[in-house]
Amino acid sequence: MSVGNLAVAAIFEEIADRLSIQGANAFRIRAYRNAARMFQEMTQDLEAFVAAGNDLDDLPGVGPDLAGKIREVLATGKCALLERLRAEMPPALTDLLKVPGLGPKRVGALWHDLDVRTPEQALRAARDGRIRSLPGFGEKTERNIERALAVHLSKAGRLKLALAAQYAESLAAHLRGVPGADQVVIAGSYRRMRETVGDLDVLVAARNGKAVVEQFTRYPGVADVLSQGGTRASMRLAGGLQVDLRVVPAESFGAALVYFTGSKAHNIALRTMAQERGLRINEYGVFRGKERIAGETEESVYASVGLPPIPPELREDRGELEAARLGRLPRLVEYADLRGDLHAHTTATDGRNTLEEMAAAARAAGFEYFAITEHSRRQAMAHGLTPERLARQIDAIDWMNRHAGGLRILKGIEVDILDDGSLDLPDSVLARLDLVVAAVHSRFNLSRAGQTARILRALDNPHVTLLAHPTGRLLEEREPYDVDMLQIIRKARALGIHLEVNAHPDRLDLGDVHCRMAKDEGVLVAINSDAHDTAGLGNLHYGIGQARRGWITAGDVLNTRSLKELLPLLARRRDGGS
Ligand code: DGT
Ligand code: CA
Ligand code: CA
Repeated sequence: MSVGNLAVAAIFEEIADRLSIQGANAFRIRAYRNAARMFQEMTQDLEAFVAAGNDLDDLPGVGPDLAGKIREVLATGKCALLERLRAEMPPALTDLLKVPGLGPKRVGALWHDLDVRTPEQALRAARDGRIRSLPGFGEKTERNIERALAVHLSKAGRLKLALAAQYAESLAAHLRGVPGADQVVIAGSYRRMRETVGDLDVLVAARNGKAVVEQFTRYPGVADVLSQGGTRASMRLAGGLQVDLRVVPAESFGAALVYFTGSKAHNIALRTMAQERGLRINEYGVFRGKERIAGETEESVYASVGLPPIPPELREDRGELEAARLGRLPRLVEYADLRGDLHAHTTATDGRNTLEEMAAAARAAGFEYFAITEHSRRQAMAHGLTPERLARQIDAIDWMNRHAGGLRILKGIEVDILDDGSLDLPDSVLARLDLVVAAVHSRFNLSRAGQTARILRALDNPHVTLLAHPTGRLLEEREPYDVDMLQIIRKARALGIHLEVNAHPDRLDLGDVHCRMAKDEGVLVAINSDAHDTAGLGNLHYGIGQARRGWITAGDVLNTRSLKELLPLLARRRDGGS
């Protein structure tokens, strides 16, 4: 059994939490916390460290007692001390520690004096007015705790990136109004373009923190200011989203930006790299001893460890530091690289704009081509097309292509993959189209083998050009269906089929990890809007984000090709080409 450094760190962290609630000796608690932090940041595997004959006692802050505990965890995956502490106190007490305003002393008091064991019980106690009478609490504290508990308990899932973007952009604009706020960046997972965000992390470069904090808490969408200080604040917005603000001086902005952009795993790996060069990186700068050698820009921080700047989307500790070191960072695809869009709907099915309106929007976006891909008849709720209605749309598109220049409208369909893997329209109909996008819209809970076989069969149809939203996930709503994506990607590769990165904010499918898998296997992806109205073309930005997180370059993308290069890539299978 291999116990990772992070698992050991988590055990020591929990020991520290539980000891602190018990009111144990502060030095003892700190020893566990420091050790946990050290293991988090250590690049070398603890197990390998011991296996190589190293002495644990040589690690800073590790005495014989801690060394024994580490050996115990490495050998058994458990720690008897933690087991005992868990038996001695309710399991959820450590959850209470995560609530702002509740430190170990207070959690201990709630437990001993009111028998509060969970955040829910604590909230009830606060609402019943039982907390105020405890020594060291009082009425105001009780109210603050009540509010913090309510927020803690209401923290639903994560927010989809596109929705978070609405808050982020308006908030950034709001803060840019403060005189002396030189730079405003929404960092964290938002800047890394993760498909969902837990909260927003706002970073501002300014001398006068107070003015920025004040403006921040005056944001019109605020529901609750959770905390507020000279250079930082936290608030919850009406929609439930939490926003953290940090104000830093300009000379630290780059270092703070690296820190708060994360990811945490990337930061830890970067800091370790710095340590190996005798440098220390934190949110204030890069230091050699007491001397600060970088920190004003992100570039300066990466340059201090001999690296080129790393795009935020790659900062997940998935090999980006190594690639940067070797000069092998990919040149990631950008929105401007897109020459068209290969998946959109109109009022003929469940879209909200007409063919003419959608085409005008595509032209305005500067596209060279634009595919209309309506649903097929099986999608009755979406008013899916029968062969007759599709034929009429084909005629309409032919007419538009003859009479309006500048944009080639491609004739397509988003055809349903039926239960057995056959398609919802006959081959004779599909043969008339420029591209056929095949999609699963039913029977999401087939077995892995069954689902994989079904999709593989659909790919065998020689008219299929593109597999739409390949995993079927709906963010925060529906898990991806169980399917062997590597097998599908390899089959697609063999058949010259492309995979979609559906850019709809509810989908973002393929996601980052599968994008990278497709790239590694040599399959092109199509970054498609799946627009149902003209505004939906804006989805493409989120598809680009997901593709960038998957290390995708312009060359890996089907719809960065010119029309002339694209058409053979769409047609090759039917012509019997490779
Ligand atoms: P989220 O909000 O769950 O979508 O994910 P993030 O990545 O935005 O995480 P968040 O908001 O907890 O923290 C923002 C950034 O701050 C994170 O990406 C890296 C940095 N950070 C937070 N905690 C730590 C830490 O314990 N160590 C290090 N090195 N960095 C941290
Ligand atoms: Ca965040
Ligand atoms: Ca945060």
